[in-house]
Amino acid sequence: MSRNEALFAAAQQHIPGGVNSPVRAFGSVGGTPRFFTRGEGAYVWDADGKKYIDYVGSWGPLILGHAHPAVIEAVTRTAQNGMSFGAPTEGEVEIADLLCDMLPSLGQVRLVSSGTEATMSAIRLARGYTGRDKLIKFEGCYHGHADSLLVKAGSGLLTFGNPSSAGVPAAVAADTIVLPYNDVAALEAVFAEQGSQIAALIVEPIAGNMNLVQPSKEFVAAMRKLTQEHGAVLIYDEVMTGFRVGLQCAQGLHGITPDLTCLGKVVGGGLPLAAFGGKREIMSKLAPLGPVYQAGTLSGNPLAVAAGLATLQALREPGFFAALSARTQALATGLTQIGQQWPTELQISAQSVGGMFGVYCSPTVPHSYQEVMNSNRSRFNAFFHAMLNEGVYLAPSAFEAGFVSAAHDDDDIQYTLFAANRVLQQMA
Ligand code: KE4
Repeated sequence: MSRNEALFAAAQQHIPGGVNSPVRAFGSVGGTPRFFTRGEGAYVWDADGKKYIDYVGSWGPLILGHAHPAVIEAVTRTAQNGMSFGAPTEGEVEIADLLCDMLPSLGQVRLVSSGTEATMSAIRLARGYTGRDKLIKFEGCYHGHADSLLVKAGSGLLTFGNPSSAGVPAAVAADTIVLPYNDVAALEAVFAEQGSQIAALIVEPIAGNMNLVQPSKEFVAAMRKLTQEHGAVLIYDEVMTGFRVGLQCAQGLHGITPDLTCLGKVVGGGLPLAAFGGKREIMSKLAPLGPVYQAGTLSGNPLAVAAGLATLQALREPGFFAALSARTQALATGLTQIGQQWPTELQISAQSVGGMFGVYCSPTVPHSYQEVMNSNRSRFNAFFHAMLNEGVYLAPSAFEAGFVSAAHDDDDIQYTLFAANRVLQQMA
């Protein structure tokens, strides 16, 4: 039995499913999850000492790579002065100022400890600000596990949602309307019928939780136009895309000013820090100023703030995103070229935006949740495990995006493409 297998068996004694977050259990791809013991730059090592090029990067946070010296130094220096105070600290002022400077749509920002907290709080704030209850989200988008967001499309397109998880009251799910991503007509129909009841629309402005799916220009414009017209709050959930797809996030690529933005992952540099922010008029409704309650013992934790500051300061360096985007694009282009040389049913395709990419077991990249669901999942699972054997760690699900860090170099990309070519030959 390998060390990974022994640890997974032991983990299942006292941790449900042996993991502290379901996607880590390899349920989607099968096999034994790898227990990592060390990360450095673009690489991780598992409990059996095997080295991998890491394209998950803790699901996005590690845009600088593992154990970046500047981040480690900032966190250890900060820890010498204490871990947490439950009182304001200077670092929180510094990172709030920095985030509001980097992202023009942020008039004010509130720090929290996870993306789930950020989106849950933003939705409550939007409901408190508008006095309305209904929420629009899109099928295939994931915004964390707050009750209002664990909802799947209702029976009829325009009707209320149904819980997608046990334990979510039907009454809560009923206020969430789930629409098809990139479907402008559906959006127009809902606003025409229920616009005055919609508190907020929350969207992954570039989807990454149904694998990478890009929005159409029309869809981007319609979301901003319709929320504006009907007085609904437009929430850009940039927990994954924030400072991952570009220096001004997806909203910068879209030229859109959302009313609220949720951030996470990269902004914490690998420690538990997330945030939500936006228009001052809306943010001023938050306790202790206003009637919308929101709180957190470890919100703005000094160590997490130190890791976030070090990460944000590094990715602001001139040329950072140009280099990261070019390297990620080289990976996507290479995977597509390798993937297209096979008969249609064996083809893979890929695309990238900034430092995130999608690889699909389908001849073309998907533009909707339905198209993603049509990709060949069993082939993806075979591809995933074969690449794992080659020392390449992709996201263990056909429905997750991948991430390149500043630490990945051209040799890593070339090796990955060489391995993909060899794997596809074996699979053919
Ligand atoms: P967390 O609560 O996991 O920090 O963030 C929730 C969240 C919110 N919004 C978006 C767009 C997200 O992608 C996420 C979390 N993403 C998943 C992976 N795609 C986290 C991995 C996991 O669940 O273990």
